[in-house]
Amino acid sequence: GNFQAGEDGRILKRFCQCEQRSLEQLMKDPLRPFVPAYYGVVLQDGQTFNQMEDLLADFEGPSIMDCKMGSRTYLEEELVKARERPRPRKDMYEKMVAVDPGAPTPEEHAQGAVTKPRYMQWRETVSSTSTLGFRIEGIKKADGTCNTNFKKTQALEQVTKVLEDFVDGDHVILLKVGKPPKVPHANQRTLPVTQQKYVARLEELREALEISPFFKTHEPSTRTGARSYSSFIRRSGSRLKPAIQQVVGSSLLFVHDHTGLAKVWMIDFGKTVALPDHQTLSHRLPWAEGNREDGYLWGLDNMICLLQGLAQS
Ligand code: 4IP
Ligand code: MN
Repeated sequence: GNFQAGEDGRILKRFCQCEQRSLEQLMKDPLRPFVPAYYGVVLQDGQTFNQMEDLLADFEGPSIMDCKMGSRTYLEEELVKARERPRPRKDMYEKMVAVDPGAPTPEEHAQGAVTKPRYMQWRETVSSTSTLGFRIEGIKKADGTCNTNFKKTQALEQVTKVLEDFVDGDHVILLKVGKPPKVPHANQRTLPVTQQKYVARLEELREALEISPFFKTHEPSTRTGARSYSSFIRRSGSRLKPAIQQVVGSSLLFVHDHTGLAKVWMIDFGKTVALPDHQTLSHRLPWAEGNREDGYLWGLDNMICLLQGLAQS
């Protein structure tokens, strides 16, 4: 597999240069609290690993959800490669047919293979990647049940139901929100604590993304943004602004447990790569070949809205 146990509170993940570069930069970025701490490269049994924080270490019987973020899940380079020298993939054809036997074209059926971008784009269009800018990849609940069968989970109602089910179980502890009502019970809104913590954490993440030199498109334009950016530069002692990154194929890892602990982290930076110097990203505009938009913030906005909606129902 990709992972091995590491020493106390750390995990080893199969080495990937792209991920190493990203994590090294993220350790000096405002996004640091939202990614696993990085401890460098480790050699074990002749294999190379990136050593990082075990994000589950502080939880007691955690419930875990992996959501792949963004509207694009492959690099544009894959498109160029597939056009210049197509490498038909039998394994991807088989994964496609297993979900929908009618999905491949007659030519693809005849070949028994599809190209990688074709497979990746198909995955995007049958899931909520295309409609919401994120998709649920897998859930492991505290009771031990595991579900990775979300390939066709696309409709808003479907996604909502899965999220509801995931945060369910914490209804014992309720927090009151808004002003205390004059008449008890009248219009009193209560939020399950896990949901409320997830929403708060995601909003903090969005703020960090919007001032992050790693992620951001341009210098912060607002006063507050500008202040926090320069104070971050002062604190961290970093002078050079790193290149802007497209964050592709990266996930948000949601973890909560019965004690009320609930956190979210950005994980998986194997396809997070720098943009050419002159180019910037909104992280919200639709992708068109060449603009390298990743749709990360579009997905995060939708995720926050959805979780807030759950909380209010
Ligand atoms: C997988 O498809 C995921 O998209 C992987 O992305 C991708 O790996 C695999 O490509 C692809 O087969 P399913 O999830 O439908 O099985 P990720 O690693 O982001 O989960 P990479 O990272 O290589 O694009 P191949 O080429 O590794 O098979
Ligand atoms: Mn992944």
